[in-house]
Amino acid sequence: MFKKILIANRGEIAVRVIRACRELGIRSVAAYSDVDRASLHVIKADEAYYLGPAAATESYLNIARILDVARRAGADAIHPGYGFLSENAKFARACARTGIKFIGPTGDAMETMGSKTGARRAMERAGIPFVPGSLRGLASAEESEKVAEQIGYPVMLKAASGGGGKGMRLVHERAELRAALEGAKSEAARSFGDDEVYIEKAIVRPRHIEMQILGDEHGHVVYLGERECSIQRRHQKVVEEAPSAIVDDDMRRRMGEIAVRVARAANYTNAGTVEFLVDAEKNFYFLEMNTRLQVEHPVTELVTGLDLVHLQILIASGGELPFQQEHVTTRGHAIECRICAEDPDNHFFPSPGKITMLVAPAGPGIRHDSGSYEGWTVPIDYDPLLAKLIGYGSDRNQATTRLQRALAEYFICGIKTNIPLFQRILRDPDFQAARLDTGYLERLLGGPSEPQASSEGAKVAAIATALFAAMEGAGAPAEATPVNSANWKRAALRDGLR
Ligand code: MV4
Repeated sequence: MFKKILIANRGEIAVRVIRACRELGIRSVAAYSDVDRASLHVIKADEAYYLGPAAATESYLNIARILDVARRAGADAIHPGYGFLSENAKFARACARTGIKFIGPTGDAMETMGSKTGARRAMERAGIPFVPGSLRGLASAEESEKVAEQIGYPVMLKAASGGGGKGMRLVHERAELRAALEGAKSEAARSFGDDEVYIEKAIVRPRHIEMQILGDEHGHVVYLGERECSIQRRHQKVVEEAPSAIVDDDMRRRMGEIAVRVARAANYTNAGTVEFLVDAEKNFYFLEMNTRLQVEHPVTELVTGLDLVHLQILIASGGELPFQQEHVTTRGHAIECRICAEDPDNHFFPSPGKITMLVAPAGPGIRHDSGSYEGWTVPIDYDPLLAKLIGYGSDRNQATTRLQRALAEYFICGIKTNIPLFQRILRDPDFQAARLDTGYLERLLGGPSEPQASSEGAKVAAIATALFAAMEGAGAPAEATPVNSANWKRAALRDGLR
């Protein structure tokens, strides 16, 4: 077993991993940027090392600096958390070369899943159902028209290097296709430095349901059940739950077995998530695989009783999975709210600043994974996630009422948070009846169905965000985005200044 683990991350996920280390008797090492000197992960870790300036490229995304800290601290493993370097194949390989174990999949498995067309070809070879469409980038407008004719409109154009909806275009008819292809290609080139765009049949009003898997380094792979993640805003998840109200035992087994085949097709090890789109008839299609521990992992932990971070560390140290598929059972229901420092009454404008008062909820069926404390100043430089509030109960209704009670007792002063948004969602009849799809939140918020129309307020918010960013330095990526400026800031800019 490892003796010392460096956590190459910050905020609530760094604290989450530090807690697992303490439980396992492993020393934990925090790393921090200038604006994180007094952050909770630094306080909670056994040791802490300075990385560099706030800009993520100088700190949490800087491979050389992180490896230098690992060497100086004498860490034998690195946990990347989510976001930052967690899905960076170069980093995983650099760790391996330095003799430090990367707690996650291999660089090769990351690369297989990193290209969406590459992943689709791997699924084709393995006989796994994916959304009908092309297996390679589109070479011409003529080719896109031909494939669209074959699969039928509406179609979706997507960037092969994409994720998070960038470079994605919904096309309803042939007349729109050429312009959409040009737009998708130039957006993909700008965002990812790769203009490869492919085409899929569009699934109308899909649900986003994902399956957690674990693979050890001895060839064992298990699935741990699904998470319903359809409640999103601008491709950022807001509320997640386990299990999904529409998945019965038979569907769970079929989805789980396919997720295991996906993992095997990529020689996948450690924790991973297989994403599916589910249509109104409950047909499900492989979408992509996330090669990291996800933000929403706690809902799976609560319903399975497993500790995913313990298991990640066990697997990375060469251990065998301590159970088999037939031993995995779920019980009850868990719902997670992503508490963010943003103002839901003002276009979700970021709300950094000092937390002058904080009384966090607790009590029956409540888990609060937080990276904040009273007196701490929330920096503008990174993703605005403050904490995750998770309600657990014997059924969906009890999880909901516990969460409502906890939200009502959550007391935070000095900054704005999106807590009122969760109160609105949890009392909404469609949420309570689990009538969910990926358009749910935009309907609730009364906006147009994506992309959002620009408005004066959004423009002001976007300009102010840009000014903050310019004053304070560059930002960090949100989960899963291998670019070095903040996703959410860019989204605000793009949407507000369109
Ligand atoms: C789709 C789709 C409908 N049909 N693909 C959005 C982000 C990217 N990861 C995949 N996305 C979608 N792909 C086909 N063929 C609808 C979405 C989508 C979506 C997916 C998951 C969660 C939220 C979403 C919001 C809008 C669109």
